[in-house]
Amino acid sequence: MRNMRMPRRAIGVVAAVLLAGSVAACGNSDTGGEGGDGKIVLGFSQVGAESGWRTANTNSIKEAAGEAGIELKFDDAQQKQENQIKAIRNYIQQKVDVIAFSPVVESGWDTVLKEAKDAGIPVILTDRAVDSADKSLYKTFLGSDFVKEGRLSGEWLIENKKDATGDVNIVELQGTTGSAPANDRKKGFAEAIAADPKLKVIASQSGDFTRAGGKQVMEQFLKAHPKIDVLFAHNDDMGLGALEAITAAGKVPGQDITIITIDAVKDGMQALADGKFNFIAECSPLLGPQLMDLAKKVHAGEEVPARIETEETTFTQEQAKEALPNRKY
Ligand code: GZL
Repeated sequence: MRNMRMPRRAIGVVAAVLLAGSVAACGNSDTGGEGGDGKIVLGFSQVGAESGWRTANTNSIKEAAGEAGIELKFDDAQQKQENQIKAIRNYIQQKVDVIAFSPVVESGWDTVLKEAKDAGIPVILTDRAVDSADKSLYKTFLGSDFVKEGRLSGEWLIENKKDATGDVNIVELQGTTGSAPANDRKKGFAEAIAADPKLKVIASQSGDFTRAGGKQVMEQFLKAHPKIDVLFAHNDDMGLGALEAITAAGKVPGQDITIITIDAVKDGMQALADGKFNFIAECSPLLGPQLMDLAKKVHAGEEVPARIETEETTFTQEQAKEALPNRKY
């Protein structure tokens, strides 16, 4: 039987090869990617903390990352595009495995997205879209159909005001100027109410998706327009801010002024159940689990759909009373 013992020198070579292989498999710590413990590293740039919806969205993403075993690097851009671009560049420098972000506005992303593409880092858009013509700059979009949310709001108003006599004066609190939800909700709403010439938008201005913004702009609307019949707010938070202005002006929200909002966060649903709002189109912030699943897939080089839309519904006052106890956010 031939001596099967391996010469000492050969053992050294084999050990070195095995050791090198094990380091490569775990990912090289200075690459930033494949965290030292083999975890996928996801760099996320969040719009900010402007509304109840955003807070719920951030919570969903952070919780889902923990459950998925993904190392999350998180940045709050305070609603500034330059901060998001800075964060994305930092993630590229750190060589994360995947980048995801909710673009605060639609335009101005091509340069930094090309830098990520050139660095070989896949990008996922969540919540809001970009207007880049080059669809190869990101792998997929996960979020809502904002045009549909605006359209559903307008269709409810058409039905609710079909027996009204004379003009129905509408004021509109738009979301952040240049953002996909503001552009698309406005578009969908306008297309729907065009079916009834009585419905007229007499004023439309951005409240930046915040309660303070909604209150401030509604105060201006009330001073400038003696007859306001309807408020269409692009999110609950601006509607909640507007409630303060409406009440301060001696008017009864939900009765003197019909109020339609979008999101369906808990505070908005409470206002609807209390009769201060009249209708809400839901926009789900619970994107975390789907985002983590997509991050794993794109990291593994798997094909993913170009667009993944979330399931959503609408609520009347009665439906809000029923749904409130079970709302997650
Ligand atoms: C919509 C999201 C919007 C919410 C607002 O998906 O981008 O931003 O409607 C939030 O509440 O501020």
